[in-house]
Amino acid sequence: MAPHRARTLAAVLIVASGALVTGTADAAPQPHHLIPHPAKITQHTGVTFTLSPSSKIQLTTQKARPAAALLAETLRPSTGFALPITTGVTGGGIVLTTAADPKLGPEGYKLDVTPKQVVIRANSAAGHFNGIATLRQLLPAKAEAKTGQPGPWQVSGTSITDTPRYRHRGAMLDVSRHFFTTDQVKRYIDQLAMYKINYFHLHLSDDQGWRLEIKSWPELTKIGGSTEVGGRTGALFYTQEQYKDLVAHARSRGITVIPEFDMPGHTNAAQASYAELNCDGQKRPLYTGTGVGFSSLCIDKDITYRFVEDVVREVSAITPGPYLHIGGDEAHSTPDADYRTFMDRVLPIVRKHGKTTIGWHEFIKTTEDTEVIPQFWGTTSTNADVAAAARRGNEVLMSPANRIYLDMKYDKDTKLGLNWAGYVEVKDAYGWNPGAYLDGVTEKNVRGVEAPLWTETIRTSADIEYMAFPRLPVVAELGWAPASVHDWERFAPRLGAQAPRWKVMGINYHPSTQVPWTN
Ligand code: NGO
Repeated sequence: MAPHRARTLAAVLIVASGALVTGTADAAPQPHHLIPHPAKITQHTGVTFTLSPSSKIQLTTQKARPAAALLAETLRPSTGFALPITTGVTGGGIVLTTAADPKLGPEGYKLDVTPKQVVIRANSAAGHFNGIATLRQLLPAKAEAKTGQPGPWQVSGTSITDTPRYRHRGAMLDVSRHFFTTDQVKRYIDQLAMYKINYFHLHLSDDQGWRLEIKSWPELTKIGGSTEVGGRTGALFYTQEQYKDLVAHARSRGITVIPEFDMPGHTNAAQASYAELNCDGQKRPLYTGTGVGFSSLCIDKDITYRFVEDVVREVSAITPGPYLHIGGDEAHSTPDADYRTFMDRVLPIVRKHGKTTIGWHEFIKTTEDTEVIPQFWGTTSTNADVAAAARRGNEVLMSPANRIYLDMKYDKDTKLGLNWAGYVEVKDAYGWNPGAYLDGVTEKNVRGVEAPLWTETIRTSADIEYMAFPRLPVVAELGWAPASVHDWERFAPRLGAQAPRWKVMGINYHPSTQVPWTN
């Protein structure tokens, strides 16, 4: 009975791992299930690499060390193998080395599977991270397990040369409407890394909460970080040490953090913390609802700009990435002239502290600076201010709410989420072209895509995952894969084949009926 059971289990695991595990050496390669789809991939009949207890992760460049560490961290628990990281190539295993090909650019990589080795070649740490993300998906799904699993750990013969369509593939998490612990945020960051997302935008302040310690303005977190939507209370913020740890964690996954402090609207938490930030000198009450557009910093007071500069200075000092997001959306309580005055003073402050400004697209009407980056979050295919900026040479980040807002409900039965931008089923999230979506914003104007997840209705990691999976991998596909492979009929089975991986990882995904899921 026992051996029979074991055989049944092995068979089930092979099926569960998708089509990439070939049973015999001469089996024809199955279609690959990589997301995002690589720029160029060839599969080789009859070639299989098998990871063994003596396999090593071998480096010829220290640039590959962070990616090697992530690979070892992923594979050691599931395989039970030691997988030492060594310098120099002395035999079989996984080899991370340099690439002679300058066309790979800052993020590209090559991956070649031979019976003895998997070789990843890249010119940068980012390239190695991207190669590792691919290798993880070429291995059986159970390689992602946190506990020991039975092998074999096979990778079928494949040669890949890969570079991204866009250099910015982002995800945003709103930790203001509901606060998420560093462990919850790290869990999401780890999920982003599987799909070659390279920027993580943290929405750190809003009407309902101020979530990062600012040493020169301690009441921001003491008062402004004491509650959230729904009224839960506690120390609902990150100390600067915790934030640094989050940034380092993201970096260890090849991801750059972009912090956002939303202003001049969406500022009630700050106005509840300090009376002097209000024109009438009166503190505002804390807010635990989900309305928008009612708050504004006081545009005419000098202290407003001392406050902004202190925040920008402190956060810039602990943020190694080059970007700072200043929000700027829905400033319905700030008259247009005041909004312009505010931005005229704030944009130079960000520059003075060495960062490049990203903002929700409204702010772009106030400046002709071509270095700043508008993030389009509208639902229309025209926006005159964003088109004018693109004409001047600004790069645009695309987050159309009716396509890739992860907080939109899939359909009328989705329990979580909002629907102000409509329902966004998986096919809607996939069915648009970032390089030809907004009039006047062409492929060359697009910096990339970002999937925001606002959290008015989102409280737990399971909630985050339900909204992000499967739409986050969809956004990753749009941001990385060449436009030429865009095709729903071919994409849907690839997406469906991710499910065994998510099951192994305990990811709570939405089982959309549009997707042919692999069991
Ligand atoms: C809008 C609004 C946010 C909401 C979100 C909900 C932007 C940029 N501002 O997006 O405050 O949380 O919708 O979907």
